[in-house]
Amino acid sequence: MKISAASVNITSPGRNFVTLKIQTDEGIDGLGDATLNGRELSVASYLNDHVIPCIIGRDPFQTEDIWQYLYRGAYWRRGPVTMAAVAAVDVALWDIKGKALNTPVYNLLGGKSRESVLVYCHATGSDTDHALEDVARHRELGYKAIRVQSGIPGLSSTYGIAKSGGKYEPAERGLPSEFAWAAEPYLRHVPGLFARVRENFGEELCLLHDCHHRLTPIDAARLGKELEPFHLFWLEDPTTAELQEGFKLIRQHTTTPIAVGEVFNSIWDAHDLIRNQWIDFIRMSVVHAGGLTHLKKIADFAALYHVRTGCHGATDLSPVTMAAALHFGMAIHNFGIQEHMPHNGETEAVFPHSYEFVDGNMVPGDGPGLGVDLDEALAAKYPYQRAYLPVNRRLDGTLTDW
Ligand code: EZ4
Ligand code: CO
Repeated sequence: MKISAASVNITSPGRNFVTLKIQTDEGIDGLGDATLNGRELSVASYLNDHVIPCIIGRDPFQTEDIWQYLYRGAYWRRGPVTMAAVAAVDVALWDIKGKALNTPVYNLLGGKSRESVLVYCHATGSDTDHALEDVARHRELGYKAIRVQSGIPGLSSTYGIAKSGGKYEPAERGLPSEFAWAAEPYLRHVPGLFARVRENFGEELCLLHDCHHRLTPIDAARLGKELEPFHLFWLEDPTTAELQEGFKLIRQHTTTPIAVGEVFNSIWDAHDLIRNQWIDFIRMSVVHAGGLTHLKKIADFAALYHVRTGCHGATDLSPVTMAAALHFGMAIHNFGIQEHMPHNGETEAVFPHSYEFVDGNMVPGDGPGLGVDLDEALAAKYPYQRAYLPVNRRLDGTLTDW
């Protein structure tokens, strides 16, 4: 079998998605997600201008060699644009391999280690009471693990909360909007939020919280310590991670489990975090960390250090990535949890898929390959729309991490 053609599809059924389709001379096609929120067109160009010409004529079964060719062979390594493009090729090839062998992708990654994968959803509210209502609503839907975020008294905008009410979506059409940030009101508010959640919903529910890289290590240590009585499943992205050693300080002060990695692109972003056991969950996703080929190696390395997975699964990760993540989560031994932020109806229609939500968990389906399609005619009705993530400023105007 040979790769005979490949094309990049850009569609915006409510938000932008970039999808690579690889075709073969035997009529089997595969899909890979190449979406990089707010930088979509760069990955499309990287694929069209530099990657697709290099893969035509290759054997699609050679996932390892093609990965090395695109990663090592480019000389210029890593970075989100490169790694999303490499991931798109890699995932499309695993999809082809599964279809050619008439087996689901999880069977190629080790087979089923479990019957379904635990997912967590997002509960949000403009204040604590509204957040509690949203927790109750999600519990009714069957979720056993819930991330809780709420508006912060004194701050006009907060990560994870829709500005105009309604559903939160981590990108807005047009140029970046501006959020305001101050650590102190946030640090004062969050422990009380989780005290109320535990009071209302008891000990059994798995609770998560995302700091979204906003704290210094010592402030994150304080928050982790104050959240200890509420037994979080994890505290996510407590601080930025370019300085991996920053997590050592957090670790020295708190037993609250720590998760990080949604913006990481390769094992080298997490090497020190994992081998020093400074984290408990690695959040790298199939699409932003070089595909199944690279993520499988990262998970196996992490397993040696008692680190489990918790793949990023916000709406900017397309249904193709969700499917790949579910096959991955079924197969690997050190699976932890999978984020699930449901896509809107338009997106679900553009990407018909076999995965489903069952009683707080998800299953990828048992058909061949990934079990996701792209309805190209429908996708064409939703042209690309410029959209960005917000930027964030401290109250004195200084730009800070969003
Ligand atoms: O801000 O996916 O845990 N989930 C997150 C997301 C990210 C967006 C960035 O594109 O932090 O909401
Ligand atoms: Co996050």
